[in-house]
Amino acid sequence: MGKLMALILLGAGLALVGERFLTLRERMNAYREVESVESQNCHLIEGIENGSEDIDILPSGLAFISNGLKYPGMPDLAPDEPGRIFLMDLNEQNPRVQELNIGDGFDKASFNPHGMSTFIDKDQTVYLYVVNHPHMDSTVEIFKFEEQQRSLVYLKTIKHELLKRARMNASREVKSVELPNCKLIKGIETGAEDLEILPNGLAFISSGLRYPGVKSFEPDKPGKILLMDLNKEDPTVLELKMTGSNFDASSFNPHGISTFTDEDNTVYLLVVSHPDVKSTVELFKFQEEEKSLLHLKTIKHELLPNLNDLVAVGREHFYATNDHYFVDQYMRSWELYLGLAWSNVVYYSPDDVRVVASGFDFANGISMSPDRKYVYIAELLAHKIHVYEKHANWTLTPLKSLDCDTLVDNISVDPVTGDLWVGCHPNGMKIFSYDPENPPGSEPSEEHQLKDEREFRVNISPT
Ligand SMILES: [Ca+2]
Ligand SMILES: [Ca+2]
Repeated sequence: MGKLMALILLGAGLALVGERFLTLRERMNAYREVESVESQNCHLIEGIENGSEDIDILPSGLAFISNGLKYPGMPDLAPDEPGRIFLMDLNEQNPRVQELNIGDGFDKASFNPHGMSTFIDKDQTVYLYVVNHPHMDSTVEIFKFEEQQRSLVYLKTIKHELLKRARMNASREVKSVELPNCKLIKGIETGAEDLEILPNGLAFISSGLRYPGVKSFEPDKPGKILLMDLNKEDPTVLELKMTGSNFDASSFNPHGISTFTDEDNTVYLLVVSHPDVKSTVELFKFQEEEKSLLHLKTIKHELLPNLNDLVAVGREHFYATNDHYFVDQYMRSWELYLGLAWSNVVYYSPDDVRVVASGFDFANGISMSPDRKYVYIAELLAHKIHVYEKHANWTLTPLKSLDCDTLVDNISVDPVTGDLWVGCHPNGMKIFSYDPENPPGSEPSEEHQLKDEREFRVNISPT
């Protein structure tokens, strides 16, 4: 009952905000500034400066308020303080908030309250159900409300697989497994974001991404492109020199990458970069002899505001994923938090740019089948790989989707078998809340079969 009510209340609240965003998107199509309006019946209530997340009002006029939610990507006004439950008597002339004492047996230090609901028993006992996220987990806490003492008696914690934070896969723990063929490659300690392997066995690796909300290991240094020769017994990495008079290497912040090989065997590397938190595609010519990248061009477009990955279909032609709709950091947080699923895929060429697929909950990796007929799109927070058919006019039509129990990121395709190798995050909360004591896990390969007229295997591999 409590759970249902909490879900209904939370759902209604989110639907309201979502509807507002939709209206906003349609009318303004931009970030709206709210004008100041005098609301005579609005008072600032002291004591809830750290934000109130949910409210539940009893028929008697007593209101419970949850306060101090910490959620990845959301601004947190008091990061070091645990959350609290306040009581407010709406019958008073000038209602004030009063923090409710929580009784023994409950870990108050990790209290991170979210949605709430009350249930009144036949004997008029009031129970308060609170969605809680201690240590990024998800639980429902049940308290008995003691009106006289202005306190909550802790009764029970409810945990269940079905109540886990599904989009983030937050409850997923990865078991340690020995992988004898895995070696640590020196020189990519700052992280490898994306990988592209040429038919001759040379691999490009983008390294050093700085992305809002995600831990950066060298926040003050620009990113780089590394080269690795997979034909070697003990492959090492080499940093590619970047040349070109119009290229600013100091703000290079590489994300997804893709290559295109011309008829004359010239290899072009296309790199999503985020100089100053913006999105660009940097076009390079690979000079194998010199072990360098010659910068040719920077591509920017209003339909490419939040790039994540791309797959090249020509020297300056590509499909790219935008992982968010909004550009503003605050609105991006809300977009992620509410799961609006407004991210999209854009086709780009010098004279034709358009959205070709949309409605993704964080579109991430993108790649193509070896016969170039199908486009694969990883939808990170829906845990899905989508297969689209590509047409001669570059439009895409959805064919099917594959469910994966993990957050799917970059996709590589085996050029011979057509198998997909997907970099994954088993537990998404660990990407956004990095803890060196409990680092994000990697997981050994799993295989999914997707059977029909076009069969390929998806290999879920560690990021
Ligand atoms: Ca890529
Ligand atoms: Ca990615």
